[in-house]
Amino acid sequence: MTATVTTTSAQPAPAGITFPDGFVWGAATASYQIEGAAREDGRGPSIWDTFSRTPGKVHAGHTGDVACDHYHRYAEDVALMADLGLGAYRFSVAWPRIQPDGTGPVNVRGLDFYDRLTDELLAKGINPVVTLYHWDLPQTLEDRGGWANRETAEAFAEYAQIVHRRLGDRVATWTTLNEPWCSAYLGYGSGIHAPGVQDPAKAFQAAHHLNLAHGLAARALRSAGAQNISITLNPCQVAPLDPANPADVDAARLIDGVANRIFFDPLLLGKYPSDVLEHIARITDPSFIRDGDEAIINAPLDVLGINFYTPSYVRALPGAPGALDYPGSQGIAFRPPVGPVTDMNWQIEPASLTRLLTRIHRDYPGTPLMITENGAAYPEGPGENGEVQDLRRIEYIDAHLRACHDALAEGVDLRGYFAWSLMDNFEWAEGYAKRFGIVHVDYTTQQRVLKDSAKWYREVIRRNGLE
Ligand code: IFM
Repeated sequence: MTATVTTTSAQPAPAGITFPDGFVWGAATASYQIEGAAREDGRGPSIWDTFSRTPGKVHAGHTGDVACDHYHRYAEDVALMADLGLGAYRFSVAWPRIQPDGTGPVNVRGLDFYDRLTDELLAKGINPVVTLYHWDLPQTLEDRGGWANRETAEAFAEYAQIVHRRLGDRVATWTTLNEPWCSAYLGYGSGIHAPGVQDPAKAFQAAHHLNLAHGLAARALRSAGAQNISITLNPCQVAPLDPANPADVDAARLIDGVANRIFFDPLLLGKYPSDVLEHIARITDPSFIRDGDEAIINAPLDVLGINFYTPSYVRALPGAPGALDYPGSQGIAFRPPVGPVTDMNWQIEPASLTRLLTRIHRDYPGTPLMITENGAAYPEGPGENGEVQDLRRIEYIDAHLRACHDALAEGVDLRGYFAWSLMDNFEWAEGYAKRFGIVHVDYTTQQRVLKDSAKWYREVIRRNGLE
């Protein structure tokens, strides 16, 4: 899909803006997407190893076996981060490196890797922001039911403590889960992500057990002395196609419940919304939500991570099959993207980010927010002069930073921004076909080249704002 440039020369240049003092500037990655070394130093198999080897699941049969070889090149990558002036780096820990079977014996060599990475970051003045789970569930746990099994939540809390015991003296910020919506609904609803299950009941069980896993881990981390605890969600900024049509408004509310409030409400208000509980009960027996679970999930949060890429618009359409990754959404249709899109065919609409942030601030006040991912896939690689001219990515990030600034102006307590991604990497079911990096990776030579967006981002960080 060809993307369109988002601004035209006919428009006046936007005004310069400055972010608050102390605003965090970072970049993010995830273990399976960059590390490689899939069978090294005692790492066990994850659901993504299995899924990517299953014919037809991942573009061109790509796997994370080698990825960006970051496991061996982490020092070079940290040097790049330092060159960009990053204040923070968000990475995830691969659970199967730490506990190859998901529970039981600890693989010290796995912990050693994150120890080395953490020290390298700190030596360069970059704050490590650790995500404990970014989708690479140990395969053994999936064999026992994965996130549809309550025991996985209990195992996660144990694993969180193991990692904290080793890194807690140097890592300040602990994020439990990345985008539980994806783990639950893409993993067990539509099955386009590992483990590739299509079962709406399991999707809801997974969503609840992910919430519970967060709550159990947050409690355990807090009692072990962690002071900055977070979770990262990817809320769906959903709006009715026709706000004057009550059926469209109802459709948007249903999607908002299944995608957003099922996470936000127990996390921040200590209760599942009644309409969401009724919706789950129409699909499956909800007794997997036990008395006391909501109180566990409602563990105090110090910061809420928000990942944002694109908006959604929905309408009521009797007879529409619905979307498997929004279980029970029959009779609802998502509008195809309108206007400029990225290489993922994701609509570009920065104002939706402002709307999302102000909504979260209004409905769930009191928790500081952080953009833990935002960015765009575009295919540009090195030209004849070796430079990567990715103007569209610059325009995308520039426009979304302005949207963040608009939210700040409306009183949203936004503390920082992490670009997704530091470097091109394994984009899940899309394999290496989609490039989100501000640093280009040649997967044959493993050479890294700063794209123009990385050089531009360095200037944004230096001036703490936009021209
Ligand atoms: O690459 C992913 C990341 O792992 C999670 N958030 C969305 C990104 C782009 O699809």
